Amino acid sequence: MGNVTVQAEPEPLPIDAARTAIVMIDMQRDFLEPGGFGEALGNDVSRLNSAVGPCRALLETARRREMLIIHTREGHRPDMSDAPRAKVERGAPAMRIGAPGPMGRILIRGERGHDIIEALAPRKGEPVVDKPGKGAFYATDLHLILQNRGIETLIVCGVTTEVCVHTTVREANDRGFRCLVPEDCCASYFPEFHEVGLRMIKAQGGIFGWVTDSKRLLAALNST
Ligand code: TIU
Repeated sequence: MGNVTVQAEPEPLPIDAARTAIVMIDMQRDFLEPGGFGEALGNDVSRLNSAVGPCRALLETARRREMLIIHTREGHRPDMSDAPRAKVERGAPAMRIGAPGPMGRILIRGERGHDIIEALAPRKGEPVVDKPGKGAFYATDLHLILQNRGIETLIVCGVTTEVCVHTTVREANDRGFRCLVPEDCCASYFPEFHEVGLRMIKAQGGIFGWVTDSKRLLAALNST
């Protein structure tokens, strides 16, 4: 297997680009822009902006190589029938999932805040997976889409590193996918969680996967 080798930790990872998918996790206004869910939780949302440029560069290369690109969005049905009370009933009622914010109802499908930021907008033909949880496999058809395309390796990007990216990497690892995480294509509201989250993935011989950066990843993807 493998037509390119990506320099990574804990060791270089050979990948077959035709069997590798980019999974862009939750690059939504609700997490990256003021007035959404991220800010409602008390976070400084500007901390996530560093990932946008590297993700954009990776998408450009992946599109040129005709790799499978999947986008996810965390959010709920307008009637919130898929939102567990334990997830909703936290914090001030005016700041909860479903409450009206400047970008529409917080984390609700169809609202402006729920959609992906313009710089990373999905293109025609790129599946968008709406997920009610943190992990992209939970209660979605992501696994089916990946199986139908013969995907064996995932390049997981997005926000936030220790929450939805990590949960998705763990879910993917248990389902037999190799996961490669480019560290500058992810971000967290907490720099220390970002750092330690990445260390957790690559520790113990790559217990959950491999960690690289967009420079090494693009060098490999552009090498053939
Ligand atoms: N709060 C936080 O760090 N993240 C989330 O709630 N969702 C995602 O990570 N997408």
